[in-house]
Amino acid sequence: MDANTASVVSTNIRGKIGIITICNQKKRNALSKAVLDGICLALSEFERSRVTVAVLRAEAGSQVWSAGHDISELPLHTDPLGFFDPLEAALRAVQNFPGPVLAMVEGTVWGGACDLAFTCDILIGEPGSSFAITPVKLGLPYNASGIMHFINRVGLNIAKEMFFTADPIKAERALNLGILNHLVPKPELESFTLAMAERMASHSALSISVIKEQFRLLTNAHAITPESFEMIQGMRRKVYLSHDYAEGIKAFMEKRAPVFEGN
Ligand code: YXS
Repeated sequence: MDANTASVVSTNIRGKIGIITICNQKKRNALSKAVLDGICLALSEFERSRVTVAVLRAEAGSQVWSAGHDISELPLHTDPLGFFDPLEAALRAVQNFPGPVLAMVEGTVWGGACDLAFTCDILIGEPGSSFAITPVKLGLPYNASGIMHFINRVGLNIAKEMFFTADPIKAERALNLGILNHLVPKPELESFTLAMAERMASHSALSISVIKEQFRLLTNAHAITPESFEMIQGMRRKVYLSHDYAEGIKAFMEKRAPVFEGN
């Protein structure tokens, strides 16, 4: 990891368990390219080091697990969530890591970070955890693979509510909806998460890796015609080239409410 990446992501290997800590609190752990590259590099390093279970967390005491994509790095006039963009690469790195990735969620989760947490295999939270997906606050066209992550995680109705309201889902409801695998008191969050990681690491990594890959293939298996794919891309282009998207980003940077005009 280069110095820039290492300044916002730290890693720690304990036997077969690898821990990735996002440490960018001054920007509320926003997912900058450096953070996202750091997550990808850490998972690659874990694979080389024969780590079989990964934990993704924020620094202890964080009020915000991650504020989502670094808005100052969102591109205008082009797809902000392109296949090769840092957030998408990190989501695929989590899915392709050949072992369980546990999201240890301390604090609130926003936007693309919610997609990142939902892409993890297990989510363990504390009473201050909440989850919000917020493209409609920016006028941003989320992408089909990301929407599928939400449908797969919470089902159609809740996914629609999350996208259309951008409201945070708080910890208790997140547990009831199956977003959280476990909701534990904040002081126990780390020990509970690491104990589960240890149990997973004690089992056959080969068996787990093949079962995880089958989960990925089966949940991603949705036939879509080339025409439908092209229609989605065309619709999304209208949005990311719109006044609304430019206004959404500008309003955030100017710390004011956006004025959307629907074009
Ligand atoms: O003013 P300074 O320079 O101190 O910076 C402030 C914020 O601008 C910065 N910051 C961010 N910078 C870039 N990208 C972000 N996502 C981001 N979030 C925060 O961090 C400094 C402290 O922020 P502040 O004062 O607001 O902290 P707070 O504790 O009062 O509030 C914490 C949050 C998370 C509630 C608040 O920062 C917030 O609402 N952040 C934006 C959350 C959000 O809408 N995220 C979505 C990002 S876009 C994304 O992920 C997807 C592409 S999508 O749009 O599709 O969901």
